[in-house]
Amino acid sequence: MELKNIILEKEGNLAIVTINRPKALNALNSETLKDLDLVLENLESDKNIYCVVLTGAGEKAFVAGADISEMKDLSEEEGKEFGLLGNKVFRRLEKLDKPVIAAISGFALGGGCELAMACDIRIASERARFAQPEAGLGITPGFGGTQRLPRLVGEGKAKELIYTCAMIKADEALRIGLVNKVVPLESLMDEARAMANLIIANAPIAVKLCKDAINRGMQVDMDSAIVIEAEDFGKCFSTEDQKEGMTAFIEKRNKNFLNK
Ligand code: DAK
Repeated sequence: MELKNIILEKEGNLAIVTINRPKALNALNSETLKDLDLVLENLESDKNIYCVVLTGAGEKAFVAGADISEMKDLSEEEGKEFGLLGNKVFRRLEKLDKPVIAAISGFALGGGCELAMACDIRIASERARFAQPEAGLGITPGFGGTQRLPRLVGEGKAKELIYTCAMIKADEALRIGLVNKVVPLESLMDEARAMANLIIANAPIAVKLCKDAINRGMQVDMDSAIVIEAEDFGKCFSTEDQKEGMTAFIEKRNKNFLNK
C-alpha cells in the first residue's frame, strides 16, 4: 500500500493513523481522502487491530478542513465528485468495525471538525480549536457537519456554530459535548493510547457489536433500536469471549480473551 499523505503505524492491537500534510495544516485534498480510503480498507481486513487513533501531524492542526486551494476552481460536477469521495470515506470511517479515537492537537475546522465527528471518541489538547467555517466560504458543511454536529451538541448549538462560523476553544467544545476530554498537548497521544488500551482490554467482538448497536440504533426510533440491540446482544452468545468473560467472573480469575 503506497500512501502519500498518511502514515499508518501498528502497535500490537492498536493502529495509529496520522494525516501528514503539516505544511497545509493537514488539509484534506482528494489525494489524502484516497489514502484514507486505502487505510480504512487495510484496517477493515486486519483482524489483529482492535482500536484506532486518528491524529494530524504537527502540533498546530488536527485537520484545517477540506483543501481550499483544490476546491476553489472546481466545477459543479467536480464538486459533486469531491463531495461523494469525502462522504464515502467519512462514512466508511464511521462504520469501521473497531472504535476510532480522534486525538486533536490544534485546529479542527470544517472538514477537520467533521472528520473528528465521524470518529467514535474525541480527545482534544488544550490548544484545540473547532469551527464549521463553510458558510463564510459560500458552501454548507458537506462532510456530514449539518448532520453529525446537531446529533452531538443539539440542534440549537449546532445551528449557532454553523450559521456564525464561530471558532470555539477546547474547554467550550468539552462543555457542549463536542469532545470527550481535554488534556495538555504534551500528553495528548499518551491519553489517546491509554483510552485505546482500556478498549483493547475488553472483548473485541463485544466492543464491535456495541459500536454497531449504538451507530445503527441512533438512526431509528426506540422500538426499532431495541430490536437492533437485542440482535447484537444475541450475537455475543456465539463468541468464545462471552464464555470466557463470564466463566472468568464465576471462577474469580482474570479473563483471557482470544488473541490477547
Ligand atoms: N486548505 C488548504 N490550505 C490550507 C487550509 C485549507 N483548509 N488551511 C490552511 N492551509 C494552508 C495555508 O494556505 C498556508 O499555506 P502556505 O501559504 O504556507 O502555502 C498554511 O496552511 C498555513 O496556514 P496559515 O498561514 O493560514 O496559518 P495561520 O496560523 O495564519 O492560520 C488557520 C491558521 C487554520 C486559522 C487558517 O489557515 C485558516 O483559516 N485556514 C482555513 C480554515 C478553513 O476555512 N477551513 C474550512 C475549509 S472548508 C464538500 C464537503 C465538505 C467540504 C467541502 C466540500 N462537498 C460535499 C463538496 C468541506 C469544506 C471545508 O472544510
